[in-house]
Amino acid sequence: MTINHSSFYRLFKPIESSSFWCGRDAFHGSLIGKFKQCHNTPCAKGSDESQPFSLICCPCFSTDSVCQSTSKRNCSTSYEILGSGVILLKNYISLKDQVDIVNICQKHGAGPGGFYEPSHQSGAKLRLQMMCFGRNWDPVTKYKECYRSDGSKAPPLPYELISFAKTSVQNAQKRMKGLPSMCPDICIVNFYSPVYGRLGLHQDRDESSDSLRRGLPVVSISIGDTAEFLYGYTRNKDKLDKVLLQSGDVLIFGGKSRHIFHGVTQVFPNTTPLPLLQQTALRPGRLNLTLRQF
Ligand code: MD6
Ligand code: FE
Repeated sequence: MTINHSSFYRLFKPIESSSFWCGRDAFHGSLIGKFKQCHNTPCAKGSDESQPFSLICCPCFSTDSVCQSTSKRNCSTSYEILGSGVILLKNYISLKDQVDIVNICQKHGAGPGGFYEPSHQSGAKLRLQMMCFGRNWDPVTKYKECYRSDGSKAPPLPYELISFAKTSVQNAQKRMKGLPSMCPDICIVNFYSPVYGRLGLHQDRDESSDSLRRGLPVVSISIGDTAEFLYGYTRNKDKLDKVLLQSGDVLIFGGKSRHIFHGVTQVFPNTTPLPLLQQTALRPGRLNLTLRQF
């Protein structure tokens, strides 16, 4: 099969092995009660800083008016190796697991240590909402400060997420050589509003020198709206590849590619799958979780 790495329109290998579905089942034994919290924040207009940020968009939520462009989406699970140590597991996360992940993030994201708008050293805000599980990370102090400026600590990393990430790596290892195993203790959660949300080109290199030297992989979960993701081995944007990350996709990179440059250039509005919207009332935008081992 020929894979054109510079194209969005990729040919993915189907996943035949039934054991692959472990990832999809990782949450099934752990039904987390539906957690819906309503705030008066109008979903389309972004966040109101006097209220905790809510992933759930209740008062004005109606799927009647939502124009979903994903109805013709291929629902089968497949994978593509994007580079040495980089694998994209397409449509890997079941709807139920996606719902559970949204609910976990909503439960903790609206409380102490929950979502906030981080800033760069310059004072400029990142164009996303962020929270961490397991250990705080922020763009200025990295992992050095246990407590945020409001005195909050990161909530513990839920075991469902640990188990999901470990299983995802094990399934990736069956399809690609050179990917070490990993037991995550940190998860950075980002939420991007459509159109405005983005994340500049960066490398993930703040974990321990041992973790980085061993190339322990990062497991990245995408839920909600589709994003354009840029990645490659240089800072030169013209030489980078692009891939679309859709709801339910898992991107893993480790081994020789642990230090690749990457960023989110766009989040496409109205691309969240309708069943996910119906079961979560997720506000418009994209939820991304990256799990790593410090
Ligand atoms: C995002 N992801 O997809 C941001 N980092 O919203 C990342 O920054 C990232 O996807 C390390 C490994 C995988 C990722
Ligand atoms: Fe990153």
